[in-house]
Amino acid sequence: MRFTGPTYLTQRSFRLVALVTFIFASSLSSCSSSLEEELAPTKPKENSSVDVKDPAKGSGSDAGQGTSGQSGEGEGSSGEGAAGSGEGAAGSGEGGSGSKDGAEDGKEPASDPAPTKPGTPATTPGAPATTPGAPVTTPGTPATPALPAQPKPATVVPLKSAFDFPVGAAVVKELLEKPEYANTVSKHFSRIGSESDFKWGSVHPSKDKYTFAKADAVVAFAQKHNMKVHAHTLLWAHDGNEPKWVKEFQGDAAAWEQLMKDHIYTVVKHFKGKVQSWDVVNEPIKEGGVYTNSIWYRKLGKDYIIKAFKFAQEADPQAKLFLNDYGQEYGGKKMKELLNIVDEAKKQGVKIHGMGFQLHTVLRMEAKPIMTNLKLAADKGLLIHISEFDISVKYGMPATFQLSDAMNKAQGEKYKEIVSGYMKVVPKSQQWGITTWGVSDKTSYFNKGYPNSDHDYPLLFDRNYQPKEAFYGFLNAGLGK
Ligand code: 9MR
Repeated sequence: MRFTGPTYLTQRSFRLVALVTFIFASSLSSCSSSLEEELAPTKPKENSSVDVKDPAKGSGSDAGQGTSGQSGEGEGSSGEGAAGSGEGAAGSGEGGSGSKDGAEDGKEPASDPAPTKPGTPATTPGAPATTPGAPVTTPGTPATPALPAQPKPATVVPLKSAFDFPVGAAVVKELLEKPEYANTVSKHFSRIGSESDFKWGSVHPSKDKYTFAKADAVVAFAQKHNMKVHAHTLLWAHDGNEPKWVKEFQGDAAAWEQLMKDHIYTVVKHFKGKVQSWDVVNEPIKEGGVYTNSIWYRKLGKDYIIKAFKFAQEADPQAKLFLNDYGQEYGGKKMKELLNIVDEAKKQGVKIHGMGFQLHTVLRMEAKPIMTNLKLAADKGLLIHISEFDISVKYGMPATFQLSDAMNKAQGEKYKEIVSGYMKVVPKSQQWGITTWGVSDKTSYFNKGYPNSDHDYPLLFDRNYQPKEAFYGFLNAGLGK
C-alpha cells in the first residue's frame, strides 16, 4: 500500500494508517517474531545459533503480512508523536531477496552485493515516523534535511574514551577472527555483547549436550581486551529460537520448569564471574501488552519470566539481570506490562535489575517519545541498557540504494540525539550503557535476510570499517559537542 499524502486521507483515517504503520514498525524493529517464523529453516544448525533468516529457503513471506498479524493485537503507541506516517510501510514486503551470508557463519557479504529483484517494494525493519499530518515523501526521494557534518577530532579517538558508561558492540564469534573487525571492536568498545553465541541453540544443542566454545571465545576476546560482557539471551520468548529438541520435549509443568532451570543454572554458572550481565528473557511481550505465545508461556504461564530471573539470580547472585524487548520505547500497553512484570517480580522477592531497550530504530523515528519511556523505566530504579542499537536508513529506498551524504549526516545527528538524550534522562548510576547491534554496515544483521536488505547502513562504521557520521554523532554526544 502506498499513500500519496495526507491530502487524500481524512484526518481520522490517516491517523489510523499511521498507527497501524507504527505498530508494524515496532514489530519489525525487533527483526524477529513473525517474520522469523515465516522464514524459519526446517533444520536448526547443530552447535550454532538458530539462524532463521534465510528468505531464499523461506516461504516467500511478506514482511508486511508477517508482522501485521502481531499488530492486530495491540495499540502500540503511547500517542506521543510516535506514530509513523505510513508511506507504503503497512503491508509492503516481498518474497525475499535471499540472504547473502551470513555473518554467523563468519562469511562477510560482498561489499556491493547484487540488488534485489527489480521492482520489488522496498521494506525495511522499522518504518518512517513523522508526526501524523506531516508531508509524506515518495520512496526514492527522502526528505532528508541538509545538516552540517559532525565536528571531528584530528585523529579518530576510541569511542569508549568519551563515555563513563560501557559502550558495547554485539559481535559474532567468527567475525572476531577477522583483523579489521576485531581491531575495531577492541579499539572502540568497552563491552562486548553477542548476536547469537549465547542463545539456547548455540550453547545447548541437545538435552545432555552443552557447547560453550563460541561463547567462550567471545568472553576470551573480552578478557584479552579488558572489556565487560553482556550476554544475550537465556530465553527468547519466541518458538523459532529454541532448538527443535526443546520444542519436542515432553513432560508436565514441573518437568518443563526443571528443563528451564537446568539450562539457566548450567549456562549462568559456566560464565559466572566472566559475564557481568544477562538478558534473561528476550521479547516476552508483544504490542498491546499481550504475552508472546512461546513454548515457555504455554507450558508455564506468564510466571515463567519471573522464574527465569529467580534461577539466574540463584546461579549468579552478582550478575545484573535484564528484561529485554523492542518497541517499548514508544510506551503503551507493552511498556506497561513490562513494568508490571518488574513489580510482580519484586513482590515475589525476585530482582529484575534492568530493562534492555533494543532500539532497532529508523532514521525518521522521533527521539522524544523514546526519552519519555527510558525515563519511565529509570524512574522505577531500573538499570537502563540500550541493548541492540542501530538506525536503519533504507526505508522506501530502491534496492540499489547507496547512503547519501545528507542521510549519512542525518543519521549522525540522530545517533547524537538519542545518545545524548539517554545521558540526560537516565541517572548516571542507572546507565548500564549502550550496545550497538553489530560493528560495520558490512556485517550488520540488517544486511542479511530482509528484502532489499543488502543496502542498509545502520551502524557506526562503513563497509571498510571507517567511522561514519554516525560514529561521530555518537562520539560527540559523549564529548558534549
Ligand atoms: O542478529 C541476530 C541474527 O544474527 C540471528 O540470526 C537472529 C536469530 O537468532 O537473531 C538476531 O538477533 C536478534 C536478537 O537476538 C533479539 N532482538 C532482535 C535481533 C535481530 O533480529
